[in-house]
Amino acid sequence: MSDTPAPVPNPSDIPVLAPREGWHVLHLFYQIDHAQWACLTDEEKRQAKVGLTELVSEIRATPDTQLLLLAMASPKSDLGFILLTPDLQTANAYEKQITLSLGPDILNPVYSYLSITERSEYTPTREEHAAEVLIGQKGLAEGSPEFETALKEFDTRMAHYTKFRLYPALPDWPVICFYPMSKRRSGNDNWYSLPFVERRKLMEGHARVGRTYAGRILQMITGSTGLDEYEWGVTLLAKDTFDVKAIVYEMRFDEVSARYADFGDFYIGMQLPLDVLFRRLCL
Ligand code: 76R
Repeated sequence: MSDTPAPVPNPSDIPVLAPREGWHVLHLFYQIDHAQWACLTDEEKRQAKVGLTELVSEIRATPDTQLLLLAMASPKSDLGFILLTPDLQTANAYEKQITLSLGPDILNPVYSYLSITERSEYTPTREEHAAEVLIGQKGLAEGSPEFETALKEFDTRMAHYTKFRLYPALPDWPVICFYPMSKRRSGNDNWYSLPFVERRKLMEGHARVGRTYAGRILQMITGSTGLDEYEWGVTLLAKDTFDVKAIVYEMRFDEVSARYADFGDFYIGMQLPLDVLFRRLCL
């Protein structure tokens, strides 16, 4: 609202807190207090909505920053935001502004999650790909023109892949599924006491299942060890809730999930333009 002082995203005298690679990601879920909202005059309501609209535009105009707006699919939460931005100071300032954007006590936080985009530990290195796939499986001679071409293709593919993992450009697919997840650490099912080669083999199985959903499910995996309760945030983008249910179900049979995964609460939202979102939320 107009009389709420707006914190500046990150004044230039505060050092930037950007990870040395990747972006910070904040998932923010709110419930709307309709009793508080009803106390506002029509003019105050109009101003509140203009305020949030301007804030969304300002956030989206910030370099390297994305903001997804979600109508949440059950009374667990009404309104969700996913904010991706490098600097934690900026993320923090925007988060405070979002919370106050419709006026004090209108947006009540019900769940939130802090994580960082990350590259995968399990993707093959250039040397492994050359030895195992190009020489081992395809029988190419090291240094031959075919070998060099295939290695260049690998480099290009990996550059795209790593860029998307660390700096994803999220499409406007309507369905968003978010849940936090950890790998189990109990008794014989301790992911962290498995040797790397074993973990990599298991993750290859996971990725094989995942790839059968290409074009239907897009995953954004963000790491949160040391940052929040679980070890990863799983954000799935889809065009059909059927595919969300199908992939999560199918992965329950995959050893990585069946034996080693613990999950938090699930949040399902729909990406919508802000004006539609206001009407949806009866604001
Ligand atoms: O990034 C890649 O595409 C490479 C292969 C890959 C990795 C490294 C991959 C593929 N995933 C990776 C890592 Mn995933 N993923 C999940 C879940 O509900 C469940 O049972 C698990 C939640 C889903 C649905 C999913 C989907 N993945 C991870 C990690 C990090 C683990 C670590 O580092 O130890 C987690 C927590 C995780 C969880 N995965 C895919 C998918 C899909 C759809 C793919 C294919 C992506 C594609 O190739 O287009």
